[in-house]
Amino acid sequence: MDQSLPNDLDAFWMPFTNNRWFKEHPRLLDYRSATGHRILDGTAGLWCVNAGHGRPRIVEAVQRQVAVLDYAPTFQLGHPLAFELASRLKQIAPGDLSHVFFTNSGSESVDTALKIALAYHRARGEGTRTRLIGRERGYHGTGFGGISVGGIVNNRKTFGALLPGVDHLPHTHAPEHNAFSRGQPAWGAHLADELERIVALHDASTIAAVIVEPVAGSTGVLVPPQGYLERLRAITQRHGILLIFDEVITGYGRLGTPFAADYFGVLPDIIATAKGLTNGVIPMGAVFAREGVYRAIVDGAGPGIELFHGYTYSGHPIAAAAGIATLDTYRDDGLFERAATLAPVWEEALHSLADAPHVIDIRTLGLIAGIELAPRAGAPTARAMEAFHTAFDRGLLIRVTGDIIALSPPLIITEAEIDQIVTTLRGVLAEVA
Ligand code: PXG
Repeated sequence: MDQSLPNDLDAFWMPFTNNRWFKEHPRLLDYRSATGHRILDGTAGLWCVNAGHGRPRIVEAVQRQVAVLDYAPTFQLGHPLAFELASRLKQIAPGDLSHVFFTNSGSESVDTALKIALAYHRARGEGTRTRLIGRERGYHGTGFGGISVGGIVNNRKTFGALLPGVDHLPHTHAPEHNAFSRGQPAWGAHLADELERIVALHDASTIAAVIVEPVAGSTGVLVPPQGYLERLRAITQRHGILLIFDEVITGYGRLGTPFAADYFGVLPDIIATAKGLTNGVIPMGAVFAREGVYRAIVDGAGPGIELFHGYTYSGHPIAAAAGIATLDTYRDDGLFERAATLAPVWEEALHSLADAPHVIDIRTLGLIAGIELAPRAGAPTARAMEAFHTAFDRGLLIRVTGDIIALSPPLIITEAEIDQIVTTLRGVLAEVA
């Protein structure tokens, strides 16, 4: 360990990290790498800093709010900012997804969405609808609900029996059909029909909801095939099953629209969000429910509390202040529109890496890219991890998952910086063995 570092690195048990390796090779961020050079954030932190770092309006809103009202409960009591943020979110929400439940993270938003789905059916007298359908390779955070409907084996295998009554759709990763697609791949809409098989197996009367990421992020950027989400919507609707979009990554402009639901023109019943809601500055999540979902639960309840669910920090005033300032920043700087304008530039630039060493697929949509590398023989993931470290040392922050590089820059990225990402990556890919 570097003796000049003031901290005992062992005390912080780091999440999703090789702690043993890291503590031998620490890389600490304070906007500059440990070696003192500047870092271009190619991933908006962990897909959350959509407006870029250090935005004065958000910083000032947080500073102001912490001095005015540092905490206020929202159980049986309120404070204005939580209502103001919810109203602002309602204005940008697609369709009638006009009721907002606040959480503190994507994992909590997923849990909340799943519980709302169960409560909805029960309130309507269909309490037998308890099954939840996720998808292979799905990532829905790390709560027990999220890992149960999620489909990433390493996130599941250690943790016992998980939730009962969960089934999974097949994933849509099919490079043999779709490699180097630009935008939505042509092949694969029929994979949504697997839901009919699952319905035939369990009967619709036992199924509460289907949850998918419209664009799967953590598993390595899987763009939905053309027509796939539309088919999931049609099948869920036909069988009275709720459709939940997990937009923790795709929400707040990542595709050049407020939500992926807008981009794809597919209206789910519930949307789970977090991350870009507050630009990552203060933890917060928000779950959007359609009018009919909210009404069924709230109007269908007996006297008293309608939904026995919530968090100490639901609608936290400082997070709400950060959220409002973030939405102001997105609006006044036209950042969603900017992402839409840049998307074709991004696509063109990223696909120019098709002939770089080790590259076996490139997938892009909005301001997201996945670059899949051939695994090193006998050492899967090692090549991408080396690319991650090499890129960092060259001043570029990327994410890697398996042997896939994932990119999701802040929406303020410039064309020159897109060039810088591509040029740096070309050099990195030439260097890694
Ligand atoms: N749903 C989705 C779709 C996510 O991407 C979560 C839920 C959980 O959010 P919280 O706030 O509980 O972490 C996520 C989180 C990566 C990466 O590099 C992605 C996430 C988190 C950390 C890393 O792909 N997504």
